[in-house]
Amino acid sequence: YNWTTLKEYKEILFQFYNGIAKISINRPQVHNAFTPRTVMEMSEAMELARQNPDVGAVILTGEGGKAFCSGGDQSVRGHGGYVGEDTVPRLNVLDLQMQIRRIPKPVIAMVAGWAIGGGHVLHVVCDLTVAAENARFGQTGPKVGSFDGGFGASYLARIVGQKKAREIWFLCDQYDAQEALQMGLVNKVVPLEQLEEATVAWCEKMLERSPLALRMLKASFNAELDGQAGIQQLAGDATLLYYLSDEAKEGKNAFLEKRKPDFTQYPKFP
Ligand code: 2NE
Repeated sequence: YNWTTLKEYKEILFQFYNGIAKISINRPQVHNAFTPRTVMEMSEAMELARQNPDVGAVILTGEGGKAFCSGGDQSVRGHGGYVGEDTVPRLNVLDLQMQIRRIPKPVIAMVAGWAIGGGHVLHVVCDLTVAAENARFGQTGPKVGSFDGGFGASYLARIVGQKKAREIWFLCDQYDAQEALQMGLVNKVVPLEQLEEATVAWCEKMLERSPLALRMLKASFNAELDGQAGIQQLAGDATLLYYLSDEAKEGKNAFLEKRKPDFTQYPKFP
């Protein structure tokens, strides 16, 4: 594919092809473990993908074919978080997880090799996951002195069920691509050499679908788990749709024209 660079970064690649933005962690020497900087770069790229009207779908992945992401870089883990160049400890990947759920476009995880720890949670929060046959999944928290009790626990449990989610976290075992498929943790498994082709094909299929319908569906799926924040997102989309109507425009026009609004012509649906 003829990916073009949207913006240069130090620890990620941010590319575009045919309506698809691809955000790729580029630290293969540590199985794409993330530092605060990696996450800040991903976060900015995700926001740029959200704001870019040419982007209809986002691929999240890791470079090198051996790892999607191995979680927080343990070599920069300090007192209270992962320590960046500014010496401040952060857990900013949690904000990135929120961004992935909030962006009103499908985000698809393209997983080759390890998706482990905080890297596993990143694929969990994506809308869809396409895995290569060499993909390996798991949590390591209780082994390395960490845990993610947010989406990493609750959303995982919604996906694979409570018993399996507890097994994944309590035992810290690793699961291959077929096991992940069986437990509904991934959508599709393909040979490694077909991974990008299969992922791009799914993006292209979604790009043929109604973007507003996809947006409303994503917000609706989120709302079930996200409570008040989920309803806020769905309600915001309802406002967006309402703003498109003549009825809503009559309210605004009346205000600007300093007259009483006339809503009598608009239907009171049963
Ligand atoms: C992923 C896994 C199982 C792979 O094992 P293997 O044997 O295939 O590779 P190896 O030799 O362990 O890794 C290759 C190189 O990558 C580094 C390793 O240290 C090694 O470096 P060298 O010895 O060649 O110099 N590497 C791998 N993962 C790293 C990491 N996360 N940070 C820094 N360096 C890393 C195996 O590598 C593994 O278990 N990795 C650790 C996975 C892990 O525990 N991640 C953190 C979980 S906690 C988290 O992510 C988190 C959270 O729980 C809550 C909030 C935010 C983050």
